[in-house]
Amino acid sequence: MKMEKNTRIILALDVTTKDDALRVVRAVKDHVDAIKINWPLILGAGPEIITDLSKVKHVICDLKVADIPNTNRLIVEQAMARGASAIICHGFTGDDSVKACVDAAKGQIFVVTEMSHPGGKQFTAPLADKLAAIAKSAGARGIVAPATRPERIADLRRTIGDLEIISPGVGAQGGRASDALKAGADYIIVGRAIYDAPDPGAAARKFAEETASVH
Ligand code: OMP
Repeated sequence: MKMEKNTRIILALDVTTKDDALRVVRAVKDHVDAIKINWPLILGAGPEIITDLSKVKHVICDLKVADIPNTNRLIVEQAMARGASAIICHGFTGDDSVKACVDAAKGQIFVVTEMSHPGGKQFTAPLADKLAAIAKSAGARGIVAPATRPERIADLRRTIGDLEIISPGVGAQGGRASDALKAGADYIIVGRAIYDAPDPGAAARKFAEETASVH
């Protein structure tokens, strides 16, 4: 399923049961462009959840793939076969490992650069420009860059040109949707601030109003 560019919100669906996942998706589906799922949901609900959600939205499998090229290829092939539209991988494993992901996903790969949490400054920040350059040279679709440090989104944009930037850290981690978009992110990624809200639909709508105000 193609990713819309409407609200520019990607839901990080880090709940751990199928019932919770479907409840949140029902409430927010009109306000988000894609759903990102990670190990908590895949392990909690089983990999069939990738297929179930892929019938509703563009699904990004955030597997943070980080292995030798052959293992990366096998992981990405399994996720794509189940209905993933894109996969997130790490870049510190080197350009051959990233290239294996890109080939297996026919380009639909996002590479993690500087991570959004405080510890992301320790090892990922000093290497972020190189990681972004690997994404570009490997033919990835885009990078993951931190909404918690919007100035870094702008820096990384200079390295990658027109590749896509998806940006986590909005809400629970303290980043602001509008700051990330103004800095050059194409999409923001929001998890807890939506799925943990008393009314996830209303929370998603509020983020959508904020993103709509940024041009
Ligand atoms: P919330 O902090 O609950 O909004 O969730 C953020 C989501 O983005 C989680 O699924 C994280 O695993 C993911 N994420 C980060 O928070 N920081 C990063 O640097 C990278 C990711 C990611 O690759 O999506």
